[in-house]
Amino acid sequence: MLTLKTLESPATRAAQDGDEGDSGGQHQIGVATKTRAKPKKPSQFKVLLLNDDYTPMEFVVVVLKRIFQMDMDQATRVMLHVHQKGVGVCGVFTYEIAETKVNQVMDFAKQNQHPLQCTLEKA
Ligand code: TYC
Repeated sequence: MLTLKTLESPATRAAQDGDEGDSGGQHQIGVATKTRAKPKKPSQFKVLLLNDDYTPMEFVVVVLKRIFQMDMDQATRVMLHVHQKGVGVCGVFTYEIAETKVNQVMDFAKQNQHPLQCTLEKA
């Protein structure tokens, strides 16, 4: 949908300094702005975990339980998937939450001196 957003010109402001006012709007300049008819659903982002040769399997399971609220079974399945395939999805979130999870994984891995990598990708 296209709507007109009105802005006042200097001439309009000068006219309004007097008594006339501008309720008719003849002195307004139309500026075309695009407005969405319906608010869009927020985009979704996958949080991906990458395999490496050094991070212990047990540590990856702890990460998946702690940061992605997985139970032992699910965390073990995802960890083994990443170990075998090279990459796996930990979850799908809005951008802000996905970014926060990536940072939490990277910070936790760094604190424990593991090279574990985590990234996000548009779903
Ligand atoms: N490949 C690692 C190992 O053999 C385990 C591992 C799994 C590391 C998943 C990272 O995202 C990962 N110790």
